[in-house]
Amino acid sequence: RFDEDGGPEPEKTCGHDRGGMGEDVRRKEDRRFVTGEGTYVDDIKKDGMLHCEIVRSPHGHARVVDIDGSRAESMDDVVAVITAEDLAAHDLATMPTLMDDTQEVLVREKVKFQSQEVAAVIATDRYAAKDGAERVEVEYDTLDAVVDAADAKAEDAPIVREDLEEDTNHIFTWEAGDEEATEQAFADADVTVEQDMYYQRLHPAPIETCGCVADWDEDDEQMTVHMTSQAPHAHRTLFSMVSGIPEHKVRIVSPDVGGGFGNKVPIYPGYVVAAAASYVLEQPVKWVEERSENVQTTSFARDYDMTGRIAATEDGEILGIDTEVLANHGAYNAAAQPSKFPAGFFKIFTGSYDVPAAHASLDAYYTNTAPGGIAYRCSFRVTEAVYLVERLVKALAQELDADPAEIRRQNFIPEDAFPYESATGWEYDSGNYERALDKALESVDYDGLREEQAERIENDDDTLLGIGLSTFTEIVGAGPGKQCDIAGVEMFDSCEIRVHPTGTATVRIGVQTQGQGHETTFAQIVAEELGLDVDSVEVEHGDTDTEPYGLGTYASRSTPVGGAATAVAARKVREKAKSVAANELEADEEDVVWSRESGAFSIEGAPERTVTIEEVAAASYMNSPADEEPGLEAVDYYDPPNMTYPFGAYVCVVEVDRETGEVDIRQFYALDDCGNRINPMIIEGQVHGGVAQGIGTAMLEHVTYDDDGNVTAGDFMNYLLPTAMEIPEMETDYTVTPSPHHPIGAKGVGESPTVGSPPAIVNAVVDAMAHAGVRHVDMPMTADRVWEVLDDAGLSK
Ligand code: MCN
Ligand code: CUM
Repeated sequence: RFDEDGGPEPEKTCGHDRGGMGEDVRRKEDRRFVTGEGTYVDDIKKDGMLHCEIVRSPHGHARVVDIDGSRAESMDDVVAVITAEDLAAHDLATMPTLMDDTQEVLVREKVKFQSQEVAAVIATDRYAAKDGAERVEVEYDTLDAVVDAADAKAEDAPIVREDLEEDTNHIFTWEAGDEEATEQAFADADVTVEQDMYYQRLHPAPIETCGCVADWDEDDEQMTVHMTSQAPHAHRTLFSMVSGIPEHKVRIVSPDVGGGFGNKVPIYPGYVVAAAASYVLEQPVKWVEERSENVQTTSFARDYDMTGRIAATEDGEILGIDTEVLANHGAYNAAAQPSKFPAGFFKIFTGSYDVPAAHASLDAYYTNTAPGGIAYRCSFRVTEAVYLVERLVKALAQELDADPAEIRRQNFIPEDAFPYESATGWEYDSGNYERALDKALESVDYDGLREEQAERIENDDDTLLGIGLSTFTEIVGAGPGKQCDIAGVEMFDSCEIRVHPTGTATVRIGVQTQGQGHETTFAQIVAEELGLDVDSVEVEHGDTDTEPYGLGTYASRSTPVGGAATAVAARKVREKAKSVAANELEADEEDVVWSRESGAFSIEGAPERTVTIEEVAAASYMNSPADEEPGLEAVDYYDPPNMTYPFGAYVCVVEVDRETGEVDIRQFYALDDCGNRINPMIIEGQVHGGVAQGIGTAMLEHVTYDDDGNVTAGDFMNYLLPTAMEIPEMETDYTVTPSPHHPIGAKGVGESPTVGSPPAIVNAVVDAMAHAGVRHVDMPMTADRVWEVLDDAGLSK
């Protein structure tokens, strides 16, 4: 289980050897992944299975004049050509988005974004389906397109949604905080700084694209859909609502998922078409996207055009933050976030700082771009919020000619202020930001780096050194259910534990791993709480027929919510086990104690006679006490009282080439505090992956459109992902500030690195040029963009 090559002994917080809390247990799931034995949707093959290919619009905005499928239909291997009319006959022409908009499954009259779904071809194999799709002739009448939120705002902008009553592209206005108090803070301030920044449109880019195999069984009247879903239960409910098939006759199975990153939270037209085709044709139908379809049509992230303002005293005390945002939501309002939060958790934009007054306003617009607004490795717009505040704090430090580390320290929410209520109404559960910052600065030798930076400027070196900080706070673990829901379903989560007579356990959870390692970490929670060995615990997920109802994995909610349910379920089992143990020990239940260290029960004061959980398990079935039900199992549905607030202190060190504008990330240090840690090795892996995605965000990635609505970065030739060449060796570190309300004191961590790293990198690049007055560089910071900033500042060589 441990590092057999004699690597560093993992730190243990549990004090035993069963693979519990704090142990670097090797990932149980990795054997099947690294030996090619994983089962992904595309590995599902069924007798008589047909294949679906979608016909997509080459135009970004166009009326559909005519669709002629006859040439495709005449092909031997083509079984059917499906259009909106066919779907309408089964009442499946539209589907609800996660924000209560109505999206056409296949276009009936007007295409609203490039590559939108216009028709579908069902054939006996994938190649025939593709050939058939190429033979579907669609006549279009093209229209002017609008691709930016700022342009969509204009009076004379083309109207994207003629199906809606109002003659405008405006979707909604949202506001948070206290406008008056914030205005007053700005009026009272010695200094104010304003900065425009655009958080560009991103694509989550999971290795596996989206897909499904839908299988309608006419005899059982049952629909089984294997699909790449981050939230199988929520999808089952939506499927049942859309199709009218009773929910107990819909089975969603999410097999191994090759990365989600938020991309697999929404429902896409392909799923609906495949299911409808299977229903009509009474044969299984598979639909799997190609890469470019995934990039161009599935849900994007970010696309927030932000103006931030920060007000402070001349001594650097922050008095207020104000921000205005233009949000591009694409052709449908299909953002994936809790229903009551149209701007996600963006209002956490006061970050780790004790800001007395804050205000935000946001306007969202329809454009001729793919719909979306998922929280790509971000707890619902927290990435945007963290970027805003971490950039503003840096700008303020520049304005005051102060050290950005010291400005942060001065304004941190102090350790003794938790639970802390922010100016925008969040209750932060726990934090110790100064300890994290101190550890980070010391680890990277911050003072030494500043000296090196000054020397390079002094010597007029060819490369400039930049040091960027990000001391961010995340907010993860949605619910509570009364605040957070999807389509009305409250955001709780669940776990069911069955301990079998021979002392092994099956654990079924409502969350859905896409690579995060739940089969290991959730087994560790049970091992810890029940005294079982981690190898005796099998975790199952992803099948709505067997798993308890859960809301799925996104927004780093699995540990805060599903992990809590698992700990509570295990404690329920332990409670019953205690009664069985008392019977075995012939003692009163009140006199029986459980030892975390040994994982066994004994009579208080007489530790020599013990009953292990394995013995309890056997007795539960073979010698159950007269006043207890036989068996040993429990289920828990956990509605969290609050979210958890993990945080971090990141330091990025860059070298900027004055001749080329190239940025070399020389060092990346990431300190994360996610409360009590279940598996440090898995956490480190999460941080490695998340920082890599943050580097992609800061340096390379941007889904771009031209003025006609053509996606100009719609594949991996043009949408650039970082490779091993761009990713530096990273240093990970941690502090532990447990969550006071979580049963095992854990907070989430999966998204922190993607949320926290982009501002550290941008701050570093700006920092390298700050002495020449540079205030901002927009992402992605490509060499040409950086070179222009260098040149404007008189720094280019
Ligand atoms: N963990 C831990 N101790 C803690 C906190 C977390 O050991 N105190 C472990 C967990 O047990 C889990 C992993 O770290 O195995 C991530 O936990 P958590 O922070 O609860 O996040 P989720 O499991 O809910 O994962 C969601 C998060 C999100 S929203 C995105 S997006 C993302 C991410 O995870 N997508 C991923 N990481 C990903 N990693 C992979 N490989 N693939 C994805 O698609
Ligand atoms: Cu925040 S994307 Mo993740 O939520 O699946």
